[in-house]
Amino acid sequence: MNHQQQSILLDSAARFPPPQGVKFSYGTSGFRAEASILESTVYRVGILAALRSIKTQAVIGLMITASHNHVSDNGVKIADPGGEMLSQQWEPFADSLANASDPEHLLQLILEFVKKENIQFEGGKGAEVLLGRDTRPSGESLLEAAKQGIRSIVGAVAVDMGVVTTPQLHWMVRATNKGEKASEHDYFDQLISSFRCLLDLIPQGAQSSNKEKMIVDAANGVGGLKLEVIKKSIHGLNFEVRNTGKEGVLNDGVGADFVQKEKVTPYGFSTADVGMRCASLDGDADRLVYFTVLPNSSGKIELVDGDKILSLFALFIKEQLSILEEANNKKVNNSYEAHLGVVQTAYANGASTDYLKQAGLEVVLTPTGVKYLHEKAADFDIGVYFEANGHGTILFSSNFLSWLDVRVNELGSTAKGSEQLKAALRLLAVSKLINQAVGDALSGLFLVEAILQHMGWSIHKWNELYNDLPSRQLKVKVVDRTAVVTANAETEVVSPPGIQEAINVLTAKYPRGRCFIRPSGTEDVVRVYAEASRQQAADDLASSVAKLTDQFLGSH
Ligand code: G16
Repeated sequence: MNHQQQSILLDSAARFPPPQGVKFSYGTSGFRAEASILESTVYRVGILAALRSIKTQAVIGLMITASHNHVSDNGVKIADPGGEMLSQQWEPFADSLANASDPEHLLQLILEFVKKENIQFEGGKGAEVLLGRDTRPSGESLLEAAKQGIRSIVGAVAVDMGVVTTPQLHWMVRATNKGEKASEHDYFDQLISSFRCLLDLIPQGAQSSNKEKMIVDAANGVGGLKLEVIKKSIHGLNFEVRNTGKEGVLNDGVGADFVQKEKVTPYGFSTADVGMRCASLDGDADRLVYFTVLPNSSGKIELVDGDKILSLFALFIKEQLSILEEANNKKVNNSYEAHLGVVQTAYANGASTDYLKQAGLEVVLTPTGVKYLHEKAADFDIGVYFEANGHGTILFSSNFLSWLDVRVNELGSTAKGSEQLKAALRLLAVSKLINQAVGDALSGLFLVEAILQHMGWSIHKWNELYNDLPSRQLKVKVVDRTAVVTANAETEVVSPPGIQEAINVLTAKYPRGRCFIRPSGTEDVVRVYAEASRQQAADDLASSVAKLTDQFLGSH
C-alpha cells in the first residue's frame, strides 16, 4: 500500500470514528449491536471485505443484517468466495479492526495484517464486493458506510445488490465466483425450475394431501417480499404469505426465532388456522421452522423444528441413495458409495439424534453457529446440517456431483424411465434447489414442500417421525457473558470453575434430563437449554440452572 493509498484511507477513516467504551466482537454470525453505534464497524468491515477480495482474488459478499434480532439492532457479516461464512482465521483481524481507537491505529493494523497475509495490491485482480441489506430502516446508511470502507482501498469496487435475503447474497457470491449466472432473477429461476423438476419426478399414486394451501409467516422481513415474487411464477404449491412487513414490526411477535423459542402462534395466526400447514421464516430468511396451531389451546402450537426438517431431508436423500445403490449391487459399472452424514448442535432435541442414529445415519455434533456446522458437513459426499432453530442446508461434494452427472447421462441412454434414473435426477434437483452456500429459508421451504408431496405426507405424518423430548430455553443477562467458557461442542462449561458440577447435580434429578449453558454470539446473554421427559421437569431444570448461572456470574 503506497503513501497516497494510505492517506486516502486515513482521510476516509476519520469520517467514521468508533463509539467510546464499546467493545465489538465478530460473534456467531458477524458483528451485531444497536444500529446507532455500528457505522464505524461497518465501514471497517468494508475495508476488510476489500482486502479479503484481493487476498482471495475472488468476489466477496458483505451483508447488512441482524437477522432474528430486534429491528433497532443491525449487523454486518462477510461471505467468503464459496458463499460460506468468513474464514475463522480472519475473525481476530475483524475484531481488532472494529476496536481500533483512531485512524492511525487502524492503518497500522491494516499494514501489519497486509504484510503478514502477504496481500498484493499490484498485479492481480482488483477487489470486488457484493453488498446486500435486509429491510431494517438503518440498513441504507450502514450500507453507505460499507461502500466508503470498500472504496477506501484504492481500485476496490462495491456492487450494491439492494434489499435481499442473507442467503440470496451468499448464493450470488458463490455463483459469481463459479462463473455462473448470479442475478436475483437467476436465483428465482433456479429455485422454481428445480422445484418443478422434483414435482415432475413424484411417483405415481403419491397422495396429494399437501396440495392444500399452506401459510407462511414472513417475520415482517425481506423473505415475504421475495416470496411474493416467487408466488407469481411458481406452480404446484398453493401458499399464502402473512406478516409481510406492511403493518407489523420485524421479528416482533413473529418469525422463526419467536415461534421456535416461545412455541406460540405468531401475530396474524389464530384458531381459524387450526390444522393448517404453517411455516415461519426469520427476519432475513435464513431460518425456517414449521408449525400447526393446536385447537382450544390459547395460541399453543405444535412445533416442527430444524431437527425435523433435517430428518425429512436426510430420509429422502437416503431413500434416493439406496435406489441408486440397488443398481450398484446389480454390478453396474461406475458405482459410487456416497458418504451421507448429518450435523447437529447441542440444541438438537435428544429424540431427533436417537431417531437419526436408529435410521442408520452418521451424526456429528458441533458448537452453535452455521460456520461450524457447514465446515463439518463439507466432510461428507452429502452433508445435511441443521440447527434446531431452523438454520441449515445440504452440501454436495463436487466429486459426488460429477459422478451423478455422468450417471444421469448413462442411465438416460441405457435405462430411460428407470427408478435409478429418477433417483439420480431427484438428487441433482435437490443440489440445485437447496442453497449450498448457506441455510436458506426459501429454498428450504420449497424442498420441504416437494418432499412432503413426494412422500404423500401431511405435516402431522411428518411430525410423527419421532416425539420431541420436552425442552425449554431461557436467557440470562449477566455482567460478562464471555466469562462462560465451554468445551465438547458446548455441552460442558469449563469456566467459571464449579458451575458444571452444579449443573450436573441438578440435571441428575430429572429422568432423561439434559442441560447446558453457553454465551450467545448474537445477543448479550447467556443461553440455557434444558430437556427432560416431561415439560414441567424441563421448565424446572431450565429455571434452576438459570438461577445458578445468575449466582455464579452475577446479574446485570
Ligand atoms: C445466528 C447464527 C446461527 C445461531 C444463531 C443464534 O442466526 O447464524 O447459527 O444459531 O445466530 O446464535 P447465538 O445463540 O450464539 O446467539 P441468525 O439467524 O441470527 O443469523
